[in-house]
Amino acid sequence: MEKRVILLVGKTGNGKSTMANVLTNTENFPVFNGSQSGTREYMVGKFQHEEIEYTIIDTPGINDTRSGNEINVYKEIVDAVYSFRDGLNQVFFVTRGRLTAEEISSYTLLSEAFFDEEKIPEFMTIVRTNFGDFGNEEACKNDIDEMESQGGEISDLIKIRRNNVIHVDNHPRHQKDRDKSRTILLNYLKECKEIYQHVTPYSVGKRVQEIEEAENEIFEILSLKGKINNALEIGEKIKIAGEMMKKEGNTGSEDKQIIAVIGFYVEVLGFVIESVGKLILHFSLNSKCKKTVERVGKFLNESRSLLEELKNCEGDNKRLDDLFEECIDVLVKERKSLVIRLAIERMYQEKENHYE
Ligand SMILES: Nc1nc2c(ncn2[C@@H]2O[C@H](COP(=O)(O)OP(=O)(O)OP(=O)(O)O)[C@@H](O)[C@H]2O)c(=O)[nH]1
Ligand SMILES: [Mg+2]
Repeated sequence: MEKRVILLVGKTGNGKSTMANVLTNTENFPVFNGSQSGTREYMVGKFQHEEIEYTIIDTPGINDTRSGNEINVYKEIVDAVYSFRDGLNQVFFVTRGRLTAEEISSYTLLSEAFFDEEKIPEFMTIVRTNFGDFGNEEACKNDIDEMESQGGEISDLIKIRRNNVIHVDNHPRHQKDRDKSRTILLNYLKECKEIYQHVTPYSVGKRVQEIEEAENEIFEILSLKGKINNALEIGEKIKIAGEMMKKEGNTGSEDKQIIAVIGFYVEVLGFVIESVGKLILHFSLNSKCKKTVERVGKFLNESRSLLEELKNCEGDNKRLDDLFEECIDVLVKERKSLVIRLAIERMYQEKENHYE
């Protein structure tokens, strides 16, 4: 018998458990009212319809504002995805109203951190619950158009997923609407034959490591530059001292001539120190800087102008120092934003180690 496995994800209170009830045609999935968070553990329901066996997996809702419990929610989602890693047909991203920036950040987290972000997009469908006009094709199309015209990430997402948006109304009391919604969902799922097989790519750990390395490289350059600048200053001071000795020796009596000679050599020493410092700065450090800029460039997607400036400020050492300091800020921010993704990746890793 053909199979369809469907995972329901989304923010808390958007109607995942209700949808699981509508799909399975049961009331097995506890639905929560009010502001408290609902489902705590993932739950599975099965049924058959027109020669297809359906498995519906309800998961706890993610909730940015009550982060105390988030790690457990993520664990449940990881558990659910991992348990069905060999055969997911669809991930329904359940949303209630029109997509907001907050919903988009949940969508991004879900698709990038819990799944292989390259493969998952074609298996994701946006399901809008609570849409009273769901039977009206025109109204549904208008809703999609309006989301697309909102601009920013929402438009970008809807542009590519516009054929994968479903409208339903799983009204708690209107059984007719629930039945109609069920038919819409099942008709859609009938065609979802392709299977997503989950393999965690483990890209985040590597990325975090690369960012740390780039940060260290910048620190190294800044400290090296600091040392060379000190040497330049010392060279300059020795030069001045030599010059003074020369002057002193030249104006004095004959036996002071020796001071002028020493002064000459001291000045040469100062000059050599300065020149060597400048040479190191120009040749060895500049090529090192170039390599580092290239390396850091990978992580400056959000700060293209910073990267351009970095590439163009060759020779201006003071400016380069400032730009490198700015880079460090960007890198640290990027690294911190990967913390959640890394935690989720490690959850998968633990599971894999456990089952190996
Ligand atoms: N009118 C209407 N109400 C809905 C719909 N879907 C869900 N609800 C109501 O929304 C509330 C929350 O629904 P749940 O199904 O518990 O939401 P959930 O996504 O499972 O929430 P979490 O388990 O916290 O993630 C309940 O009061 C439902 O009756 C819908 O399509 N239309
Ligand atoms: Mg629920």
